[in-house]
Amino acid sequence: MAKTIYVLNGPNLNMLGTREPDTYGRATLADVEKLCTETATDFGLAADCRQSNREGELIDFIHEAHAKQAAGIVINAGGYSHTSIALHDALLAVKIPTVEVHISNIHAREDFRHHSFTAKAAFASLSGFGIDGYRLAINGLAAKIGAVSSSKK
Ligand code: CA2
Repeated sequence: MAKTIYVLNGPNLNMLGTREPDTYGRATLADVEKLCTETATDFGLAADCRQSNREGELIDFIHEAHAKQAAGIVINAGGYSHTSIALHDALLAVKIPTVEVHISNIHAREDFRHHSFTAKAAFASLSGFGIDGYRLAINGLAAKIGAVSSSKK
């Protein structure tokens, strides 16, 4: 059976494509999840995509990823990236290879966005590539866990 990666999106990312197109583009969360599923499939992986506006539910998803022996996590924790020690602790506890994604370049924005707790628990962090960051994150995660693209087989 295909290994599974969890793609976790945090608060307000369900609003993608509806507001602030200059910052976040015009793609919707459904577009992001389709991109992730297609990219994962190319590497022989399954993508389990979840979104929540609640910190505790995101932590439950991370615990679930551990229980289901997920091969990796891609996470955009939204605003919780900058505040949540609890999400940081959950990611460290499960020891699943994790890549953090931000659609916008958080370092070119307000100071309060420059620090990320989730980045500290991830082996890599991508910021500013728009939704293509999710595709790049899955590519990097695949390389980390030894999954090979069908185009290279
Ligand atoms: O750039 C990113 O991906 C962020 O994680 C997005 C978060 C923000 O708090 C982080 O600093 C950077 C906010 C997500 C809000 O998404 C919206 C999308 C469209 C309309 C309104 C909100």
